[in-house]
Amino acid sequence: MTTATRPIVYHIPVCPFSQRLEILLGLKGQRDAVEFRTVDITKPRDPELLRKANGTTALPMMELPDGRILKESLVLLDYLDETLPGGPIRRAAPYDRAVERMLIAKEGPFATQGYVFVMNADPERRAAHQAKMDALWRDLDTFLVQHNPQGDFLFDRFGLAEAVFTPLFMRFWFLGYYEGYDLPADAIRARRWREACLAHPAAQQVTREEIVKLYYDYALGAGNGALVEGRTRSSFVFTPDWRERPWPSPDKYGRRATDAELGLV
Ligand code: GAZ
Repeated sequence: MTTATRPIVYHIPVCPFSQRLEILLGLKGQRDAVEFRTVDITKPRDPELLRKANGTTALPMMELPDGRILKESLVLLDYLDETLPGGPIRRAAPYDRAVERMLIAKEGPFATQGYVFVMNADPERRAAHQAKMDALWRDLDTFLVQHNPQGDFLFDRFGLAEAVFTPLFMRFWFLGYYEGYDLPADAIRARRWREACLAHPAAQQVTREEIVKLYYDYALGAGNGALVEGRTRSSFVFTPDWRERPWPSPDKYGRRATDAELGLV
């Protein structure tokens, strides 16, 4: 048996919360300072992993070389930023750090609304979800206009807040595809932030095609690898590879695709 010398992150490859860690490591030039181990959430969880996490299943989870366990992506970001070489990604000055944290504090409601919107199965509630999503984008817009009206990022470069939000901007490609939704036209500063984030070289771990194909089941209301009624395989399975599958129908409120139509069997 070999002893681990670097932290191990257990993760779901396409999960936005573990992508945050990959982005941070890339920004610090420390991609190999952490060992990533893939967990397939469509299969029963390894009992040893469950024991380590006191029965909890949410990922990412980090195991330090001495066996201690840390969870919550924002906590892991801070820990890795503070312990690894490569210079701090988070802001150094107390006021700037406070501004950065205020923006990061908006990630929870923003993420939840995007997921609840894509998972909604009731066409009559579509407009209400759109209005809520619009309001959250406008709130980000106002914040960015206040703190850095001329720039692309929150500060002068892609930093911690961008590492937190960019994976969500990428997941929200599913709102464009399955809901025909994009951020409001008047949220100009937020749009510029999003485009700069999406284009950054440190944030290219997933593609739009991968997100749209893997998250088909989310668009039908089935999250986290759950099985849609009448299907035998989740759209989140790793084989067949998403590249070999056809693009799903964007009509999420219409007829549901079969395993075969999705290229899953
Ligand atoms: N707060 C945690 C963090 O690390 O930041 C969240 C971690 C988390 O939710 N991980 C999910 C997980 O491991 C995968 S990503 N699930 C497997 C399990 O057994 O718990 C987000 C949503 C949502 C549905 C799904 C997700 C998502 O709303 O991306 O809202 C934000 C899951 C319905």
